Amino acid sequence: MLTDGFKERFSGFITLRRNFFRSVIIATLLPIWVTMFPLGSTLAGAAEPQHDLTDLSLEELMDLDVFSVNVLGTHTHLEDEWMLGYQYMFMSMDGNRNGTQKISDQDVLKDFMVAPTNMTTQMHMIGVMHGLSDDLTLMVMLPYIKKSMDHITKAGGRFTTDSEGPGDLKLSATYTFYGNVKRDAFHATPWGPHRLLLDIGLSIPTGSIDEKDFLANPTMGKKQLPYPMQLGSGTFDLSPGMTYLGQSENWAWMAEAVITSRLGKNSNNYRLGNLYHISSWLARKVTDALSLFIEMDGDILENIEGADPALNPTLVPTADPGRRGGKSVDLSVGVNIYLPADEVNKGHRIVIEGGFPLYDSLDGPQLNMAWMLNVGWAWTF
Ligand SMILES: [Cu+2]
Repeated sequence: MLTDGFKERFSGFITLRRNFFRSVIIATLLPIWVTMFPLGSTLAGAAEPQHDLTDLSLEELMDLDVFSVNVLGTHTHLEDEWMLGYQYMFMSMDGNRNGTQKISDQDVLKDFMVAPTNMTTQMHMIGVMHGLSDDLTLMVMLPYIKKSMDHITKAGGRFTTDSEGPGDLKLSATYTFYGNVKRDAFHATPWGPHRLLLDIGLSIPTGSIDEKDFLANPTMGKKQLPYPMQLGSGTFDLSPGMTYLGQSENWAWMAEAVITSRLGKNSNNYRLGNLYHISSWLARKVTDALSLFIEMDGDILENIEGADPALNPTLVPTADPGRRGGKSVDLSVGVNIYLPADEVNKGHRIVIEGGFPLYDSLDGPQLNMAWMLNVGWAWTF
């Protein structure tokens, strides 16, 4: 768990003035940036005269925002633009799967004392994004996570475990190395403009990996919870990615690949498996105030290396580091709504997205995703 001091600092953090926050983000992210990319274009960008979002018409702003179907997903901002984003995610997992086959609770209980039956995960994510130049966008994001898992025992008893707290703090830098949104977006050809982005994320292990709760027998006190109930990875994680973005007058489309790799082992003697993520979406502008999108995500998650010595992998499949990996393909549909705005009060956007699995192949028994809901609000200023 984070100390109260950290929470206080964080809440104080977001109320500080823009200039200070900008320095903090730059100071934190510039070392990553400097090691990854040449510095020249940043300095050139910073020396350009400042421009103001109020220079853009409402329609031009919306054209830019078509590029971002997610509140905190990969997208960029113009120089000196700020975005404050909040995203709520709810995910329901229901029933177990082994490979691609659904299996019953009784099947799981043939090999284990306890079977997980379902799980809900809720995340409140707060993020701040800033365009350092038209080509470089920085982001800081912190999730607050609430998890709940239901179980059944061999003897027929049922119990629920809960965990709650901050997750891992994420910093990222997104660099446009091909194409230029400001130059091209307002003169879109039928099949352009096209942009390629490089993305580097660093996850700081602020989330707990020592969540405990009562299990089937509460008289034994609170016990260490299995891997999927923990709130963080416990390691510094690097996630480099590459994104392609295209746009025509009424359509926008995206394809992205991101690899998340864990650096070293955490204090509980394990590291989560690497995650290979590909994502693509297609968005269609319906009116100036509304766009619809469809998104497909593919994930390959490797198993955990090492093991938390406080967990017994023969008791319940969630405590087995060799039963966490899997492949999945999910489909989601969503809507982007631009709030009624005037020339002064512009830049608010709401995203609502629902998703469900198309394909799961899990190193099980493992709970599989049933459905998810994302609701987000972004304020660009
Ligand atoms: Cu943003």
